[in-house]
Amino acid sequence: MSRQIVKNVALITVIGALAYFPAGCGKGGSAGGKTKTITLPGGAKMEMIWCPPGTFTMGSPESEAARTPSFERQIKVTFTKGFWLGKYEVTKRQYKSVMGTSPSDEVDDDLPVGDLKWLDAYEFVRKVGNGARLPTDAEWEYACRAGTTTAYPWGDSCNGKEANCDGEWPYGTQEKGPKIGKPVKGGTYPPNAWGFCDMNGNMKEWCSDFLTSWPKEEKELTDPAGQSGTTKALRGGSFRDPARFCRTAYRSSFDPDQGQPHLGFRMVMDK
Ligand SMILES: [Ca+2]
Repeated sequence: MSRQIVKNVALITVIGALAYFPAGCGKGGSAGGKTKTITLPGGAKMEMIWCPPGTFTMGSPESEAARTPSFERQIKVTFTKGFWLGKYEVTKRQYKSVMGTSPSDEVDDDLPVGDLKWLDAYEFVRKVGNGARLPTDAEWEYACRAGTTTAYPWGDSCNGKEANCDGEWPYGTQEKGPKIGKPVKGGTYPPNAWGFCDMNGNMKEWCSDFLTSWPKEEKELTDPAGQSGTTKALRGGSFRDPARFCRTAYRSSFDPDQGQPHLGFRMVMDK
């Protein structure tokens, strides 16, 4: 074991014994709702939620409006192992704790870090060590769906009241809603059934794999880790996106060496 890994193992201390959701913080669902809090290098804390092994249908049904057929074709995905995923998008405080600096110029350290290149996110999890990594494209959607099959975890419409997006471009309803136009703190909107906040809106989130459409002959995937490609997967929509781009099945990507104000991420640990 390298000196760096030993150092990181020492820094990351699980301070929260496994606990169950308090009333009102998500339904828990079949996941069981196990949570823990870890201490990152530099001392900042991060809340994480357990996603159990299981099978789900990734992608959207043909009946879902505004879908992109090539990227949202439904496919059965099985995870043989569970994983921990950050309850919230990584904040500027957490990023500064690990990296010593921040790419975003937001004053409030409790806001999600933005203006983030994929390479920055990758470096963050590498520095955290101890098995920390970015979620795969499939893991992100598994956690976002949290057992649901609708366009969003809360149903089939969105106008900015349910998540931080551009509510002037609603989906599934004619009623326009709010457009905040900037990031908000995690927990401003209700969590999904497994307890995750801001999966669909606020910041787009970098994933580990390149984005490509699944091969047509593939009907089922087990522990998919992505395919070769040139642009890295981004999941969810952001504070500046119309609601249709915040659908759970929507997939996008961007150059890994470029950041933008609406690009953030969340972290995975296997144990
Ligand atoms: Ca998000």
